[in-house]
Amino acid sequence: MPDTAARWLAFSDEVLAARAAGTPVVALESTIIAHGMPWPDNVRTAREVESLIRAEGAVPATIAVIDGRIRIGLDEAQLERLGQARDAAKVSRRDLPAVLASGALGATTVAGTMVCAALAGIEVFVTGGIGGVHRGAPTSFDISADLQELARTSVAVVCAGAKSILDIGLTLEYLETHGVPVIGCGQDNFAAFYTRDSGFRADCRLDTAEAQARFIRAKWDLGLAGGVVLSNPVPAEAAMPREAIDAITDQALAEAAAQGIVGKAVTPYLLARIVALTGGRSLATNIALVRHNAQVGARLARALAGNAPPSQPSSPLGDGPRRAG
Ligand code: PSU
Ligand code: MN
Repeated sequence: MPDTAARWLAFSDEVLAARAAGTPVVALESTIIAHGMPWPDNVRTAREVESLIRAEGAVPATIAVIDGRIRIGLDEAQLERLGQARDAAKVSRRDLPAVLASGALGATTVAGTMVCAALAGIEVFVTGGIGGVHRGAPTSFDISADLQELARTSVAVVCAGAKSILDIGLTLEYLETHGVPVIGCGQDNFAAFYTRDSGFRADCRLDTAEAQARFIRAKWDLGLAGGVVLSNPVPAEAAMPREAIDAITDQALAEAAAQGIVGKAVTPYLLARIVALTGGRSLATNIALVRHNAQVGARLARALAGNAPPSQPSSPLGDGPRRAG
């Protein structure tokens, strides 16, 4: 990673203290705050998720682009600003330089957050759902940059699978092609965000944080760069009935097509329509699954910190002391 990155990053006091103490840090994305949930549920959920990570003995680092810096960890005012903003840019890999250079407010996607987490030396990132291969991609070419980022950037991403607004089968094919392992947590099949079972198998199943950490270390110790997807299904009591979410997904997709929504606007449009069409029911599911992911991610970060290789390449910013293996 380039030494020149340091001047574009700014760490919160909490994250700086964690780095100095060797406490594991868990990255969180901000598109889910700015584009994935309505205010004020978004800010409340973001705070709760951060608290859950602290309760598990790790430190949260919500990532966003604010005033010309990549922020690794947000304070209360920054979180509120992002949650209330109506004009926050959606920042994927492609968008990072523009938003940084202009000083605009930016919410990072899974891809954008992975880039920033890797620059900051953070190994675990918790989100809701990853982007993927859109239905109709064979003609639209609409494949989320999240998948390319997973192919190249070494961050473990804890999610509740992928929404069925996507072609989940093609998404898994794409990940396989690019050498990205998909781990099922607590079940054999890949999760489908609002529902527990996508109908497709994950590559393997690893239920404990220790087993997941061993797997991830084996990959990275070998120099096999790239991410790992941990598919953690929504808790059963919070899952939505499949027929209900399928009907709403079809309606949202049809509306997006009728309105000619294309490019980076597609996913935010679909997310907002699903929240509106389910009358908030999907929001409760979304909040429950992110909270669950936060616990799994924090435990994984702790297990990885206890399973670090003897000599780890240090981050360009100079890491604090790492926990011994
Ligand atoms: N899928 C979800 N929730 C989300 C997103 C996707 O279930 O919040 C957001 C994430 O930030 C993800 C981005 O990285 O949308 C993907 O957008 P696109 O499809 O334009 O790559
Ligand atoms: Mn797209």
